[in-house]
Amino acid sequence: MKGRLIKGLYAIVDDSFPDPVLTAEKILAGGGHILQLRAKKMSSAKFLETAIAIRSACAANGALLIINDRVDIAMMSGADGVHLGQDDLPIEATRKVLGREKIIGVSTHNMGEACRALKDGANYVGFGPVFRTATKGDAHEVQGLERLKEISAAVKIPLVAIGGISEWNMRDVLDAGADAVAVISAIASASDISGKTAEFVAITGAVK
Ligand code: TZP
Ligand code: MG
Repeated sequence: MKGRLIKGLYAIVDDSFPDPVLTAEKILAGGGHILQLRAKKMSSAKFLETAIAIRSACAANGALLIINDRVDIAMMSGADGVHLGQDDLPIEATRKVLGREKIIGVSTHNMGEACRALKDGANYVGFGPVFRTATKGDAHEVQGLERLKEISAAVKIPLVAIGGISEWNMRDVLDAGADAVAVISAIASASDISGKTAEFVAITGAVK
């Protein structure tokens, strides 16, 4: 099951930063092996076009691509899975159309949501924001490392921590039990995106 591959750096390409396809290519060049495309501003047509371009770059590098929010775009682009928020489509219905081989991840913000995602058949659980973040304007309250540890003890599928994660605090996040760290701005705003990705990969350990 591909969900087991969710480990290490989980780099999110977000359309609030310029040029998602180029950013994805730079992340891949730096050794990124799991990418998520998160597009809150694009038209559906542009989202699909971008997903297809990034999907082909990921496939050429043996990397996984997860699509945020949109099950249709995950299917049409041939991505490896979808990431669902609490207000997105439910896991069971999504599983019916995506099948068992695709990865379904879910954003959670407390123990109840994390346990429900597990019970409903998610392949990994996202949890956060661990630290303060400026990237998601409507982010939930900061959860911190102690709550991350509690979730990690309870959830026996890959745990992806998100929110304010940088090369400076990611070791603490992994030590608290996260299997993977989801990162947007610390990579996308770097002057050398490949180099910054490589720094993260070096800390998480290269996973392929
Ligand atoms: N969900 C919770 S925090 C967050 C999302 C999408 C944003 C994370 O971005 P950054 O820049 O890595 O803090
Ligand atoms: Mg969502």
